[in-house]
Amino acid sequence: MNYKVKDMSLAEAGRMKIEWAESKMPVMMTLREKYSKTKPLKGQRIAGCLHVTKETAVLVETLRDAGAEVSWSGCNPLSTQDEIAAALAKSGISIYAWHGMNVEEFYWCIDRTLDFKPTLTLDDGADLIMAMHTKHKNLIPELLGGTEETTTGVNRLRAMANAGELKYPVIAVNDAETKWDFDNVYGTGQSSIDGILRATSVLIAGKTFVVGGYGHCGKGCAIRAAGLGANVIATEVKPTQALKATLEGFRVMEMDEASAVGDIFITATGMKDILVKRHFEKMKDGAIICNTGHYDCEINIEDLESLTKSKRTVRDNCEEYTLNNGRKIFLLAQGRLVNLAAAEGHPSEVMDMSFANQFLSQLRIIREADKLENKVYDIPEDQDQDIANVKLSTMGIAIDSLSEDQIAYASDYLAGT
Ligand code: 9W1
Repeated sequence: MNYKVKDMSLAEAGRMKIEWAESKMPVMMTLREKYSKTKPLKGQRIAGCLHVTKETAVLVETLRDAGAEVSWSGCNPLSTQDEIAAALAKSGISIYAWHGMNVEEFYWCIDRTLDFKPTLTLDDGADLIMAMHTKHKNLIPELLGGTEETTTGVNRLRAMANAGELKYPVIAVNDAETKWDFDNVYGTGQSSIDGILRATSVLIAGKTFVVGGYGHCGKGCAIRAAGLGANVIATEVKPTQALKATLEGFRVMEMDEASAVGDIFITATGMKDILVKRHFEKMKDGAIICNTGHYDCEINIEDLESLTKSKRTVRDNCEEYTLNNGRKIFLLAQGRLVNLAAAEGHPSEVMDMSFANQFLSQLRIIREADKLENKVYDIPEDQDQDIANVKLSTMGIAIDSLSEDQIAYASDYLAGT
């Protein structure tokens, strides 16, 4: 048996979800159609370590259809959807993933995906690359390279490369415009609102909606809340970001002021202690607070507890804190990422472009294997444009192109003639 999953009887339910994702991932399906004919990945063995979701399943099966042998594990013990893992196992993928595994099992699963001596790795968080550089050094000679999905992973790899410790080439998928721009703004924006709605079912219209941090994720939350009719306030520490929020038409103020007027608060900064004791003390009765930033320390829950007389769970992912001052505050998803805990992460349409970058980067490694050095590579600009172009055409959207004359004009103009 070349898999370990929770329950194979879930396979049919998982297959239905995968088909749902396929119908919303036209760029991936275009790539699958094209490369299942030419099979550029024939002879390659790809080990992947990435959230086992319906969208990831579309990536896995596209790699397989392009000719690769694939083995997979989840990159987070809590993000695996067991029905997806079962469906992939049933279709012959070597997959080692189940929801709620412990740390030891997590590393056991990674080790199993390396049993077939991969020629390529595909990561979200660089755990596979780390395993290759520590416990499995002996496998490095066979490796052509790897790809990495996230900021965290890319930062780790850049540090390794700078120290001369990176032993094979890696492409940083994260830094593609068609990845992080869409992922952070539209993916996080919609899924965070989705999480708030599933956990509370409140009307957003007419509410004062406070966004802590006006980065890409904060902006996504702000524009979507505004679209639903909320009055949006943004808080910031960086002057240019505060100015952008202001010129987008949002009110900007200090959290000390916003905490007294907000109905719904979402933190999206990546920094700790965005909402602390003095803010909770000022909040209105019935305030809803949640986090979509990368860590679960943006809301200081110890501070909240210290002001609390009693608490109870009133709905899934919704805890009611009754404070000593008699007011109630509702904390969603225990301060963890509300878009993952209470909703379903980024929509398939967004993952479509992120994963197209993954897929094309895997192809690039094979194509350029003899040129690539042991460095972290960026996505080339034309790959971004190609992916956006396919996405647009699958949406039935046509755009203009420059004439020869216009192109000549542009270069003339830049030359200053
Ligand atoms: N990634 N397919 C939870 C997701 C956990 C998760 C995480 C995504 C996707 C941010 C990737 C309970 C999907 C993933 C569903 C889910 C991520 C962490 C995706 C959003 C990032 C730490 N990070 N992501 N879909 N869990 O949406 O692969 O529901």
